[in-house]
Amino acid sequence: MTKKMWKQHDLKKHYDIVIIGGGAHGLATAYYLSKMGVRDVAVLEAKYIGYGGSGRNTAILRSNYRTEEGIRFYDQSIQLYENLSQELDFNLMFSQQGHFTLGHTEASVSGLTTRAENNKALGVDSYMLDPIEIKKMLPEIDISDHPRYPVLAALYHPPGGIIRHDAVVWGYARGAEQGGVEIHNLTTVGEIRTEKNKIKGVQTNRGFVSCNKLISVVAGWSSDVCAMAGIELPFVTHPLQALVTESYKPWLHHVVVSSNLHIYLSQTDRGELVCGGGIDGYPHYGMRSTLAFLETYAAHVLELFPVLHNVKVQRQWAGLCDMTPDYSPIISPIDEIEGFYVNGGWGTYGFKASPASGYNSAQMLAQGKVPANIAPFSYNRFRENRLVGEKAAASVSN
Ligand code: PYC
Repeated sequence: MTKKMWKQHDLKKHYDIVIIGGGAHGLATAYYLSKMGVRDVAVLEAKYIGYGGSGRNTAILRSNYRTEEGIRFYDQSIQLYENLSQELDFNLMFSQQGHFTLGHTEASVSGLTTRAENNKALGVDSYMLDPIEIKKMLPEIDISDHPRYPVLAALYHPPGGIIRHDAVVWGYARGAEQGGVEIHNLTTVGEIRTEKNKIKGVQTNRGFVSCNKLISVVAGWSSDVCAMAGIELPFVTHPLQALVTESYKPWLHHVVVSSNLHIYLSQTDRGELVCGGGIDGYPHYGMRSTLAFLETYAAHVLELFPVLHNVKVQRQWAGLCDMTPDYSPIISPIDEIEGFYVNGGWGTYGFKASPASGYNSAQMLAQGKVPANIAPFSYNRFRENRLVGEKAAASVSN
């Protein structure tokens, strides 16, 4: 009989730690907690694991950020990803094929050059390429002056690449389960209870569960969950759309992002092109695809790769992103409620953060101390005017 990677459990009345959200961040948090010997942990997922952003992203990994805080954090994530298949004994198909961010204006080339220098200063492999060098590595790209925005230069980041996002979710889930964590699908949290500014537990569709510590790790739904605890954080939720084409023989061997054209694409091992753009321009919670996105994406990608004019689109989808004003996440204990923690605000760049997010969140929960790599991401930065302005390093400068 096939062995299940995680089981169905009865929901206990009490856990030491409850994690709301069964995406890659929540499951990674559970996995690293179990590795630290913390076993009385439940992951509560309203739908099924990987239903949210973890199953809807375009699986791009990179650490070529702009700020020192961002570079250190995402570099830690890439380093954890590099050993993760082995550690979880699960093939995550991490292909470190290199990552281009194209610049089409003087301003964007200047921003990319700053990132290359900041990356180098912190030991992250990134450098600038001119159009001839770009063309050697991406033979199908149009570097002529015909496009509306000709390619002027690129930031090239060799350690960047793509991974099988579902496998990351399943690998962490299996690892967490093996470590004694309970994963509860179809378990909706409708209320967060506190007493004297201390966390008491959560009311779910399967009954009340008390806990000593509660963390919200729900990406686009962060505002809703925080509101249940009476906490308002500066999240705004926007959908991010993506699409996948039919399979073609391998021709694109690197991830390509254009910050000015607001597009990115990569080719999977199966030959499909996985494509995405910027967030929808106004906040909402809809997860529907639009023709406007498809038309804009097609118009922009054809400027760069005219060879794609006959490509057939197979599917479109959308996911929810909780954006913060400085485009950096919030991973933090909440001072107003003892035992309540928030991990959110991942915008369009959360999936690549899963290992570092989980690793540091686990330490924060288990040791009651905020690790140095996530200390800059406290929500107090918005009161104290210590923003971590990562705006120019969002994949397509959302
Ligand atoms: O930040 O690398 C990124 C990214 C890729 C797709 C969406 N965001």
